[in-house]
Amino acid sequence: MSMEGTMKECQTFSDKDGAAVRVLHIMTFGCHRAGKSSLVNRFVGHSTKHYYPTIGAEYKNKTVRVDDCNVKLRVFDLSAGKAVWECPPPQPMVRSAHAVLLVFDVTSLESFDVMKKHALSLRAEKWKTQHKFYCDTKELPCIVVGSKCDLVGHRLVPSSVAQEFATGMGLMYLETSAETGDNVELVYITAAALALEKCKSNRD
Ligand SMILES: Nc1nc2c(ncn2[C@@H]2O[C@H](COP(=O)(O)OP(=O)(O)OP(=O)(O)O)[C@@H](O)[C@H]2O)c(=O)[nH]1
Ligand SMILES: [Mg+2]
Repeated sequence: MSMEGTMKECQTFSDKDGAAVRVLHIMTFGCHRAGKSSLVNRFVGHSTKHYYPTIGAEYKNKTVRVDDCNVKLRVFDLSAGKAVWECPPPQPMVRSAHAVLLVFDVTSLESFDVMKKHALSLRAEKWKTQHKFYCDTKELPCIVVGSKCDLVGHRLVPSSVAQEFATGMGLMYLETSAETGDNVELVYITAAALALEKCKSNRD
């Protein structure tokens, strides 16, 4: 059966008090040093000042409350190896995603270009037709995330340019700083809310 046009359901379990908890997978794509790990770590409260390139894929969990639902967010941090740079992004990761963060560094034009390629690829018709057994990525909630917005004097990608690109793609744009924590929580809560809404609309 083709999965075309559908989004996967989210898994639900009961916590120790019997309350329903939904599980959502949030993927983080972006070129090397875009700030993916720092964003994930800041969100889950494991901030570090040191740079360690991510090898392979890691994930961390954090349970949050979104729209009166308990949601366990499984936030994936992917290495910037070829698998993350290539377009389209790695299929197994996209396939299991409930939402995707397309991260670029506002001080790096290269990272902005990689993000644009990923966004275009996820919204491209050819993804849908070439990989029709995977979810329709046109429906996959994606947020463009401009990272390192604290580095004001080093910025190379103006907010207006990133916003214009995101709007043109029908995507939300948010700027974050893992350094100051600005908007980090907001990015994940927004991604979770979009994913929940999508799961719900697919059920109805
Ligand atoms: N000033 C500032 N520096 C940041 C921020 N986010 C990340 N950095 C720095 O940017 C560098 C790369 O950050 P990472 O989070 O490791 O980047 P990454 O995308 O996970 O890199 P790879 O794992 O190699 O793909 C590190 O030196 C971080 O300290 C931020 O919001 N502000
Ligand atoms: Mg990393």
